Amino acid sequence: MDRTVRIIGAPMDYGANRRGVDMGPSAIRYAGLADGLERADVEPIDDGDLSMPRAEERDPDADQPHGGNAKFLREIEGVCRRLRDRVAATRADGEFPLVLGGDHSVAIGSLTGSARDVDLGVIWFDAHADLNTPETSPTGNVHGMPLAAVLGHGAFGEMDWAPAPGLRESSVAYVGLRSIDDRERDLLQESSLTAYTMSDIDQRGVSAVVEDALAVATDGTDGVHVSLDLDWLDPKTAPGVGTPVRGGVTYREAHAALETLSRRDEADGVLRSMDVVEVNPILDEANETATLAAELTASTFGKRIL
Ligand code: 4U7
Ligand code: MN
Ligand code: MN
Ligand code: MN
Repeated sequence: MDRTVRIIGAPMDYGANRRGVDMGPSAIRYAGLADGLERADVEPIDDGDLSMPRAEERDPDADQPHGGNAKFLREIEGVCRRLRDRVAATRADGEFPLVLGGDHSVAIGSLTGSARDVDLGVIWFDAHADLNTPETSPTGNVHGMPLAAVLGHGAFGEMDWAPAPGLRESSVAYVGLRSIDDRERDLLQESSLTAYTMSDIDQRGVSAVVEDALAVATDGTDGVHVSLDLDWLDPKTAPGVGTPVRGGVTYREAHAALETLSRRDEADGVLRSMDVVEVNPILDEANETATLAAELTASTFGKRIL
């Protein structure tokens, strides 16, 4: 056992318009996450789940940022502040924080925690760019905004809990994009974010694209956060997600991508933290997507066929 991985469940669904992702952490655990990690030769310690305020008692539209729409923002802030402190404490103890979502807004907590006192690189595996601000979002769902939040765009710039100080736009690389909103596309094109789309994967192969993403995320940083949204995969392979988009990566491409990260990590220990998000057991078929999430996580930590 060469590394301790601390599993932190964040069963939050305030950032998504569909209930069900709050069951993601249980489903991923049930699918054999701890066994997979042990087979990858890391020691899993399960911290259990962060407690969540109950949605039924909340008003989604309380405290809206002026001129914008970001539903349940106050609840998301509370959860992300607690998650941030857990992730930062885990890093300070020399352990690896593995956050299980929940919807992708939990990444605001993971990233602000992992980027405390260090320069952080990010690799974002997703169909979506998650770069909307409360002003540009077509839905008001904060799971479409976490990168804008940690980069301090739009109204998030005024919220002291959202931006991650040690995170520069130029250290963030997307892999597998295929669904971007119009105003989000403008933000992306004005930014210095690096975006590899599904077309890049078609043309160059997933391993080469992930190597390039690693080069972006490691240049001038102290380590890399991996954010894995399961809707990155094709919905035929990962049906249990709230916002499926066809044309995603295959089962083998997904494993190849995360094994590429793992090989690099074995060589120089670049990985610092990870979140696995957007698994929705209600929409899943026989826990297939949660099983995939557990397997892909084990691949990231070095589980091999032989
Ligand atoms: B996910 C969307 F409008 N862009 O902002 C939005 F299409 O974390 C979807 O990547 C966001 O799953 C998807 O609501 C968020 C929409
Ligand atoms: Mn996402
Ligand atoms: Mn997505
Ligand atoms: Mn989604």
